[in-house]
Amino acid sequence: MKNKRALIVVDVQNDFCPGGSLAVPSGDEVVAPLNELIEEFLERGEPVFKTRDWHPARTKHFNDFGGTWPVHCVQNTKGAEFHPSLIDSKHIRIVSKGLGDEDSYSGFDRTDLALQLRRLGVEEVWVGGLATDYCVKNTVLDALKEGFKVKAIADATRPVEVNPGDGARAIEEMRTAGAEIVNHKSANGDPVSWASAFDRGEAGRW
Ligand code: VGL
Ligand code: ZN
Repeated sequence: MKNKRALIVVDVQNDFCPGGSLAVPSGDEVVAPLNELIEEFLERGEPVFKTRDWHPARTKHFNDFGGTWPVHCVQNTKGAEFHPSLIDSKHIRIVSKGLGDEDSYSGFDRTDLALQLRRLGVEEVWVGGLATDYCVKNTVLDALKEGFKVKAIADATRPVEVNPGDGARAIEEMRTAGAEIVNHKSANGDPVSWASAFDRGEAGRW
């Protein structure tokens, strides 16, 4: 049997895309490959999660209050909304992070993401989104620490690159920690066969 998979779409929000307050260069280019994956996972009945940076207006994460970053992804603002072209569905589960004063880059940090994945019986997570060198990297590293197999979807992520080369270093760090670096097309694996659908008790639906 194949591993039970989930897709984790990290922080594809307006503020991280061109025109946003903490724009990742070409950040919007992750939308098309991620939409292909979202469709594929939903069609197969595999869980899809979106994380979102969801900051209060005042947090030590922002440089105005002693932190590193310009104001971004403030709760209930346009900048915190998901990119308008990113597929929406009632089946997608949203995980909010960054609610406090800490620099919470990982989708697992102070959230119930690991608990939700375990409850669903997920063994393998596919991770893409923004930004490669912050939230994607930290989400991938935490997923590995939590015991999940991890595929980092290199062509469905883009780096902020505060320092040149951060993106490539992040990919290397994820690989060294045990993540498999893949292309979004790698997910288009075997079509769901009648036999495996039968195994899941779904064959009677046809
Ligand atoms: C992120 C910087 C600050 C990210 C979040 O989503 O990668 N980066 N907050
Ligand atoms: Zn943030």
